[in-house]
Amino acid sequence: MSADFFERNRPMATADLMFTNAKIATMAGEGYGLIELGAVAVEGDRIAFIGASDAAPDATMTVDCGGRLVTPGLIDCHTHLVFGGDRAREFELRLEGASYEEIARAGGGIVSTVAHTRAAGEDELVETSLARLDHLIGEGVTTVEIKSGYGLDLDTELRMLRAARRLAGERKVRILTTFLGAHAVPPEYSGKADAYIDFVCNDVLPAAHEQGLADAVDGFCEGIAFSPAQIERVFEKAGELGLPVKLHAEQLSDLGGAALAARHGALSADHLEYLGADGVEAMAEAGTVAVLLPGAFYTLRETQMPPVEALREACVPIALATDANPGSSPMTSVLLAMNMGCTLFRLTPAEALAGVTANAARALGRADEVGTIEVGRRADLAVWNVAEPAELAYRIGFNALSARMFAGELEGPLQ
Ligand code: DI6
Ligand code: FE
Repeated sequence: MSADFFERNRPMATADLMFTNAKIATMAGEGYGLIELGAVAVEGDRIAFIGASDAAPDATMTVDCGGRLVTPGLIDCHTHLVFGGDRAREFELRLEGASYEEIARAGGGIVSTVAHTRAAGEDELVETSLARLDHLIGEGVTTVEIKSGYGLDLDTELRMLRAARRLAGERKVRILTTFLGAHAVPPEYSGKADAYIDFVCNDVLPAAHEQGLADAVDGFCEGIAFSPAQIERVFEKAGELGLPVKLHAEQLSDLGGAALAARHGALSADHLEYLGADGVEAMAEAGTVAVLLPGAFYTLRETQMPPVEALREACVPIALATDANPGSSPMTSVLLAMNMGCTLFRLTPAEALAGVTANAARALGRADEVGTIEVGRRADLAVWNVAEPAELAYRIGFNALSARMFAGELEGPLQ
């Protein structure tokens, strides 16, 4: 680590708990920002010290990590974790040859999940989502973004967002909510997408904002969803309300969604398989994070690769997420997303880990709070039974989590 890092990370005077004898991937600076034989201390819900074990201040309690790896708590920055029903039947249909778009146009797809979500009560949504959330938490995830977008009416959109917020009371996890009213045209507005966008802008989004249920606003810019002009109206409303935006862009075709998002100062543009050079440039200029979603790429057997090399060259930060949803990415494993990010998209293991820590935090507008191990950041940590950080992305279907800390609270003894 550079001298500058330690200058910025002067220890706080006291500490409640100190992890010593750890290999620490701080994810601050270049690559892993690795500290061998390191210590990290926690005071209250904040990181109070990061540095060499032999320089560590006294703490009330010390945990010897025995050389284990410590990383920031993982962040899943793009999920649709709250929904009703499932889409296993569509999985079968796709295996019989139907495409994702054909199923959507025939009234399946997102709209079929909308029917199940509208029929589910808030408690049921919380209950079914907890099972999925627990899987993420079991892999060291401490922050999860959750989108609405399977209600597409006033009551159900708000119910989804309330259910998402309630999850943070049920488990030790940070939940950020994103309003995704512009996800699909609901059946009652069939053929009237502009009128639906009016309804989203005039009624649903303002209500979600007024009730404090939305941290950001997203949309689906695609032939089977909404045009750039329609998305722009949603973004303008979000701007009026002071909410940051992000966008599902260039997933199935290039409509210029990422450039539109960048023009609105978007936190992120997500998917991006069909992103062109203009989009990359616009994102670089705006500081918009590229959120890659290899679970959807894999599930849809997409063959068009997102332009990873162009994103790298333009210094666009790359994040990775599960896109956990019942249709295009029925996946609740961030570790698998990391593995797929490397194997399918040729990210390096260091890029994959940055993608679910520092860059995921940026994609949520929370880089000054979470995603790196630095003094003053939230004490969200994961301790792993691995010798090298690359092992996290390398293994398939193996969970090396040893312990997890959320906001200074340690869960699970090291094992
Ligand atoms: N793109 C996706 O991959 C998810 N939403 C979106 O806009 C899929 C949602 C679904 O199929 O239920
Ligand atoms: Fe998505």
